[in-house]
Amino acid sequence: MTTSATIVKTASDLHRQDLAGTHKRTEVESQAPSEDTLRAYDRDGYVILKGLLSPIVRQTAERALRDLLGPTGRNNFEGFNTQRAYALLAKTRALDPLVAHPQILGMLKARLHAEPLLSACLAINIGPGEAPQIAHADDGFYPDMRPDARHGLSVIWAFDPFTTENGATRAWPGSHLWPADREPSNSDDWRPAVMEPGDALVFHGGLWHAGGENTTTDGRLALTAQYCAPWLRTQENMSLSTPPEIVRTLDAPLPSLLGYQIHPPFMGHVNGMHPNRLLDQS
Ligand SMILES: O=C(O)CCC(=O)C(=O)O
Repeated sequence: MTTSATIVKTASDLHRQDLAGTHKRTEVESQAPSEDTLRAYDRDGYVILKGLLSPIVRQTAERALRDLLGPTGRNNFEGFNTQRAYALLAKTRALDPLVAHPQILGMLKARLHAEPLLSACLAINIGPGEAPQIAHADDGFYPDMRPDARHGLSVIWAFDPFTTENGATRAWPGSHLWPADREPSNSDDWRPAVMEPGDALVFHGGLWHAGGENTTTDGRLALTAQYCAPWLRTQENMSLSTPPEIVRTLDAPLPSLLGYQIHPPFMGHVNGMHPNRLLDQS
């Protein structure tokens, strides 16, 4: 029997080829963003995509999130009056259509990477009395905050109307272009991401933002899905929090988003092989 060996001729070939035992690929539907959407994202560092979900998808996702909400936060970043829930893709299938929404995949392809990783996926219910969250950039977890770095892209899905009063996410327009050592001042030059349920705030990982103050008597429920380039470490350890028995049941691109992918030439291999081989085993 003859086997065909892969020959790598140059170092740059290494960055183009998957050398870890390739695996069949499934084409995934994504929807390219409009020029206006990309212009707003590039200028402000964020854009609100409106009405992306059908009522049934939105209501099913909302029900699942409300059932899964955990206790209030352990620190002021999580929020002492804010409930969160993590490891969501191990717990429900109701969020799959949001995490892999064709318009979000289109934004990822256009502005981050065609095969990103899901870095975090959590519910955030900002409760009455919550103080404003400390401003931060999601890429701030990585040491390199160059404005042109493509580390991450985050999405916040609204399940309640987002208002200035109930804790709409605060965004500092253009802050994704700030130099690495600049932080928001106290002058409050933020804008609230006012949204309706089913809208999605899509933002650059370098954008300074924060959960808002909730001065109302009701919660403000959101799902946030944060994506990173495939060569970076994810915030949630997705391949440990979502067991292979579950990943095996998921449609593309969810396994890839959860780490079942190779970034050329070898990143992410398991025993020298493409991680999807694990899913092939019964
Ligand atoms: O809930 C929000 O509006 C933003 C929360 C946030 O940015 C975070 O917790 O990292």
